[in-house]
Amino acid sequence: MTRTVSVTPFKDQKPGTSGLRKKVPVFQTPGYTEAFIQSVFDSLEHYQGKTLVIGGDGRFYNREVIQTALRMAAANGFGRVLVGQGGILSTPAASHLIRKYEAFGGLILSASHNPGGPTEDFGIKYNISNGGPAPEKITDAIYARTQVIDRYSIADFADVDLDALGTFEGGGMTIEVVDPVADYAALMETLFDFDAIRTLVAGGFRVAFDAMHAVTGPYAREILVRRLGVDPAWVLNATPLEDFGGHHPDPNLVHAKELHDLMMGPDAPDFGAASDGDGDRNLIIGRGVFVTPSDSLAMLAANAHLAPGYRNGLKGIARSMPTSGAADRVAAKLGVEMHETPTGWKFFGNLLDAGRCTICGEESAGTGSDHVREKDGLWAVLLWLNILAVRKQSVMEIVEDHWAEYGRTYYSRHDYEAIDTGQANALIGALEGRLDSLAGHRAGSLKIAKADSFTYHDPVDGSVSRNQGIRIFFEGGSRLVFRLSGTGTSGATLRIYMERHEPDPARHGQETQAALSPVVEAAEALADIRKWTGRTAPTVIT
Ligand code: VG1
Ligand code: CO
Repeated sequence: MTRTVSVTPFKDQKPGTSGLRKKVPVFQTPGYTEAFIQSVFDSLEHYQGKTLVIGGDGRFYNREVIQTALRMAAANGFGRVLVGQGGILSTPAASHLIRKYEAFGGLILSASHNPGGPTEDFGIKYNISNGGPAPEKITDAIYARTQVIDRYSIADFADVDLDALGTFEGGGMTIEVVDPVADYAALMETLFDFDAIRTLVAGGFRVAFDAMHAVTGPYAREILVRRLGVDPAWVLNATPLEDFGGHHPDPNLVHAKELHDLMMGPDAPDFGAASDGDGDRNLIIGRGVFVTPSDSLAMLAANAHLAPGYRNGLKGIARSMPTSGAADRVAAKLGVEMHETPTGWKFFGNLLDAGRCTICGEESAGTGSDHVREKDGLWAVLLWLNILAVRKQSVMEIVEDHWAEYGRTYYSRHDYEAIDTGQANALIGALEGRLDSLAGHRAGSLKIAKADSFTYHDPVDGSVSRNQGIRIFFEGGSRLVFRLSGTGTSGATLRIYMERHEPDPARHGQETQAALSPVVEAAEALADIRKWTGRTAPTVIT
């Protein structure tokens, strides 16, 4: 039996970079989750009888929302749902399932790197048939629908046993509970030389992986431990927990500090990595060397041809605007297209579909390729291991060789989290108002060459996305970017991205923050960060 239930429209702000993210109690408000899912379905056409993929990162409230989504998918006329066993699917694995089984789309339940638990974060995102996040045209339609929605449809059937693999029927719809790891692991075997990595590991190369009590635990156990021989004792925090053990599953230098300290210590393994809540991010640390995500993108692109899946070279490289220019230098050398997109993986989808890039990355620890349409944490780990196995060098040697060839791009991001939304908007507004008059002026010790607000023209479908961040270019090549986060759930988060390119190998040994201090000073001089945020220092420095 199918029921139609009345709901009230949302009064929320527009959802940000990755779908709807709110505190769990908001999703628990009667009708709220249902109204959002119905708004998604109402924004789609011609899905009757087709397949939907559903899975999440296992955080608190995942199972409840999956049961609701199953009943609503049945009531709205989907023919089949593929759902990960235990309600689990990493974001890249969900993307792969959508593609492999030619599904109409998917619902991914995650708030990614945000904390989980009864009073923490939850999220819902819709992905389209190419496996990637819905483009702005669809997310705008979903948002518009949430503003007027007045009812949802739901079928009545008992909870599906998500822990049992198999095929079930509910409300006239087929429900298949599938192994969340198997298809993904098989895909990885097609891209990388598992034999070479196994030989590397068997030869004593020690790999540490921190799953942060999030979704990648089962993937790491199957791929790294069972298939590649990594010592299980070095797969840390491998059991997914609904509250991620009380931590932020965010693989950065603050939340993955233990791994960082281990890698900088005397008994460091050869290679350390971590992934986030939903498995799409990666942190790469060699013994004694942290690889910034922007550098990792450049280094992976420069060496990708060493892995079987990329033997024929790259069609192009894409990076989000705030990501450093390190990858641009690799693209120039390879003679391939380089694309600069707004923040958020959805902007890579068209380029990947059109065959205009093979590897993409974001400074926020996201790297991936055309194998799926999401960033992919374990993929980055495996590509690094494949490269290490072929080059037979340490991470440090690969990093230093890269800098010697291309120069080093010092890079850092300073985040001011949970600041007042009005003040954050005022800071950005004040900067925007002055953009046209900044060129030629000094900010601290640096001279401004150009300042603008980033607008993206999608070369594939011609769509235009404005106000994607403020860029300040300095004479001598340093760059500063200001933007507000679209994924936070408490107040606003101001992100300030800083970079400086240093061609001289004699100057490659500087400490990052020291090397960037002129850019940090310029940021304060330009934006009065202390005044607007009331803070004397960032909450997170990565
Ligand atoms: C952040 C990152 C962005 C990333 C997004 C989703 O967005 O900066 O690069 O694509 O999170 O990542 P924002 O708007 O807060 O800066 V994930 O791992 O949360 O899906
Ligand atoms: Co994520």
